[in-house]
Amino acid sequence: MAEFETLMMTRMPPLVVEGLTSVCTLHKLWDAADRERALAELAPRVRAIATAAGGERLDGAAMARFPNLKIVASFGVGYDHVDAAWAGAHGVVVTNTPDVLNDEVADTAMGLILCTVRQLPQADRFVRAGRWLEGPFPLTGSLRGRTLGILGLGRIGRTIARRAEAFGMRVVYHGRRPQHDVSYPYAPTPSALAQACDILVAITPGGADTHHIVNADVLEALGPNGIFINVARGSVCDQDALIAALRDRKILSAGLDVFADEPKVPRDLLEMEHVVLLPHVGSGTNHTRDAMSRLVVDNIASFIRSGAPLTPVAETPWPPAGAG
Ligand code: NAP
Ligand code: 8YV
Repeated sequence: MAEFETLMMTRMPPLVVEGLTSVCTLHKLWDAADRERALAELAPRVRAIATAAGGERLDGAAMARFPNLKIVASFGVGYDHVDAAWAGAHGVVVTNTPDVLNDEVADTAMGLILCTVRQLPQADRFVRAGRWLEGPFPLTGSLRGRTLGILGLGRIGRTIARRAEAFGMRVVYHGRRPQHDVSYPYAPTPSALAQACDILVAITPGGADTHHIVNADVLEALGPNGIFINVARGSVCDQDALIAALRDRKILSAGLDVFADEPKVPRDLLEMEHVVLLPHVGSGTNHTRDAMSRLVVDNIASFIRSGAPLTPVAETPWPPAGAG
């Protein structure tokens, strides 16, 4: 194999490091003593970049430093940290890790739904504080008769919908257009979706198109018995508006796996008893992270072998539009 050099931008799981080491020459930028010097020296030779959702942003200027760059393989299905449109326009294919995490993230969403509706973390804290000795835990809300609103009925959204149906919930959804192969009612706007449901789950991509699509108006429409769950990206929700809605009891509760400026979580949220907060663990199991790791490696390995990546993103289709 002619030498194929890959740059790993950020610390990635051992399975990715081992897998890439077996198929190409791997340079770990996060290990370099002098990052700028390493970048300057490696840039002309780098043909692949391995990176991760939540890692540093790879915009056009960052990718342009690598004149022979051919593929960016990202760990995670969300790729709002990569300017995929720029990559597509400059002959660079971008890959992500779709599907292998659908079940895990849907489980996390259901966990947040159960935790917020039934107040399970609060009940746990109640027992630990010895308060059960003083009397029973207050009765909570219930999933019975509830409607789940799914903002982003994609691969993960549909997986959440199937779980919600098994729990006996009704499902409604919003996306940019109605989907004709599902029987769930379509809501034409995020506000209409919020109005039509009791629990609103955001599971769209991040980025400019979805920036703050859950805003004060949407939360107002969700109403005082409504619950907001965010397993998408922090940027999808106006975090200040969410804090205000929770503080003023305009909504009942929120379950959040993602935040505007991770890993920073605003003190206002930390101090609220009626929210459930997770440290972006939607896909965070050994099983699923291993599957995601293998897909990062397999994308680069397949590209080296045959020139064809396995899971290119929509902006960089393979074969490229107009080719052969
Ligand atoms: P997907 O299959 O592409 O689904 C995304 C859905 O969002 C599509 O149904 C799309 O429907 C909808 N959508 C896109 N842009 C929209 C807009 N501007 N307004 C309303 N709806 C819009 O993606 P996926 O694999 O399900 O993943 C979804 C996202 O979940 C990822 O991009 C990532 O941000 C997040 N995620 C989070 C975690 C976590 O750990 N918390 C883990 C994995 C993924 P239309 O095309 O019909 O609009
Ligand atoms: C990632 C995620 O594991 O897939 C995504 O989009 O958000 C998570 O599954 C996390 O961002 C680490 O890269």
